[in-house]
Amino acid sequence: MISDKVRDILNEQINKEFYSAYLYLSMSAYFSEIGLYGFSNWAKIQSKEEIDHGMILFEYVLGRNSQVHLGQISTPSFDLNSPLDVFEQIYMHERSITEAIDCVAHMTEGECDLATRNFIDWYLNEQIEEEAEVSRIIAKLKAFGAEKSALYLIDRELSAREYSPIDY
Ligand code: OFO
Repeated sequence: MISDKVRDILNEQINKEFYSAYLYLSMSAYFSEIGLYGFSNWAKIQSKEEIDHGMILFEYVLGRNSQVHLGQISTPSFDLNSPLDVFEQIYMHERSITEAIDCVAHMTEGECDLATRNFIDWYLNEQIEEEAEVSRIIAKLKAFGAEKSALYLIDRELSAREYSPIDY
């Protein structure tokens, strides 16, 4: 069993993960509309991974004999100026998710809930990877993205991303 405070913050995190899935799916649609199918593929796979992140939390809350409360998912909002601009917004979004996960870790320590604190380590590490991957894409876009031929090559690279489902 987990405390009500831990249950509530984990439910909030489920909502944030599903919002992330929605956000990436809408970005995938945007990239597809402007012919960047590799970028679209990258964002669509990220959307699937975000659903996995939400589902891992969902199963954890149920597995601890607690309650899942699914709240409303907000409409995703982002500016559609350029691929670089979208990726800079992705970076800011992931920073905010990292902060949210840090707060979950901190709260579980305050509640002396070491099992949940241990479970959250996976998310802390995942956020490090996500921020690093997005930073690498931003660096490439800044260095070469103004050239159409380079943007084409980056798009081709992102089209190679594959989805590896996570067991939960
Ligand atoms: Fe779930 O890591 Fe991104 O948002």
